[in-house]
Amino acid sequence: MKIDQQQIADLNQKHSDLHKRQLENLMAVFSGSLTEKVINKLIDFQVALPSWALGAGGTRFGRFSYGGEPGSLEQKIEDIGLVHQLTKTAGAVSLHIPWDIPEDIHAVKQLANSLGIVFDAMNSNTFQDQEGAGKSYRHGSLSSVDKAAREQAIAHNIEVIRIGEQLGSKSLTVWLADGANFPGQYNFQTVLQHTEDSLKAIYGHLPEDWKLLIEYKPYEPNFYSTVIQDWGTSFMLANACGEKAFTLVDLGHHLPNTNIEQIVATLMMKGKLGGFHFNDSKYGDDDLTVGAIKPYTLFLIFNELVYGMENNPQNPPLAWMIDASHNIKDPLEDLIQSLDAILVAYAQALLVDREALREAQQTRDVAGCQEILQEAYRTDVRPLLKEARMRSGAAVHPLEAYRSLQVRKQLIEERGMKVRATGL
Ligand code: LRH
Ligand code: MN
Repeated sequence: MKIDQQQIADLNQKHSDLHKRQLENLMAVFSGSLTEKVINKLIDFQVALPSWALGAGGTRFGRFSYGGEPGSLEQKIEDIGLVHQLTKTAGAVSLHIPWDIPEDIHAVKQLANSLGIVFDAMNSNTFQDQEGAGKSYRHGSLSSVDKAAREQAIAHNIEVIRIGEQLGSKSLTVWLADGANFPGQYNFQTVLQHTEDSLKAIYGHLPEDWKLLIEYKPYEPNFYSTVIQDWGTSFMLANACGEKAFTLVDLGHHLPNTNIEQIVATLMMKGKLGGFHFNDSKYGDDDLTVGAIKPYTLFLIFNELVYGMENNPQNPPLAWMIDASHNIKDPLEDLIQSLDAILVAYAQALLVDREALREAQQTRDVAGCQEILQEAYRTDVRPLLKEARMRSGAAVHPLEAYRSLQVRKQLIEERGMKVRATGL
């Protein structure tokens, strides 16, 4: 289905008077040049949507289908096109192989191009055994003590790079489920050395202008040890591979109360932060809507990102991606809310008075530092998001537009209730 742009314009018209007043009020507080800078940065900010999170997710305790789910890669790209038309912030897709092997690469590229969608990081999958595969990954893939299993996993990653090259992607994300459930199950040093050697082998096949993004995770599906368990291990492996290898930070991959914003600052200072999988969580890798549980943490992370993007030229442009799973929400509504939360945190971080903060830090005005941060965090930046959407042809209220245009109802009429999207 397509959304008629005029429908969006009509909906926006309804909101324009109130929006103008709210924007004027905000511009009375912040200088015109600053608000203009923020609005333009919001318009340029594009987040890749995960191809594996366009249907209903689930847990081992069950899955509740949503109806109208995409049954093919083409339909997944169409759904991302719908979210992009409503938000103008979702101009990219991150594919997961083999869940999304394109049958007709040319047709898929054309479709994506017609919807203003580019291909961001490709994701390999050596955490599930594939039909007819020679070796099982039950006991690991790139870290396996079984040389043939490592070689099979390396070959898969090279295959994923080849598919990505044809689609115009410029990076490969490697997340390893490899780990152990019991003490003594493997030798920590042996499996880490295998992993380093395997990643180096994959790195050797990385095209000149590509990046390798190494994603870490403390546990699940293994519950005693995970080979690439934390940022330090990923950082070490990225350094061992070379200058095109970086660390990918999935917000859900941290033990409770981990200071993620400090990890972000550290990786940017070392020029090794590659990108993000945005989501939110209360306990584990819950893959909930971004900003739904810890919005202040998200703001503090963007506060470090804005500082890093202004002061760390050694760190390349970052990959912005969402990685979520929708157990009870409409997948597209969940993604629209996540995009909104990301833009809110980014806009608030752009309003931090950096000069005053630096001064307060230098003079060790502890309470003053907090006041400066919270002044920005407590600012209602939504008029800036709405202005950015107005200017880019998006819906001022994307979720309201999604509902009033009955997008899900139309998708169910087109695709039925039974279709199940590939992915998690
Ligand atoms: C692992 C992970 C990884 C993906 C998978 C879908 O938890 O975050 O990024 O490969 O989710
Ligand atoms: Mn992830």
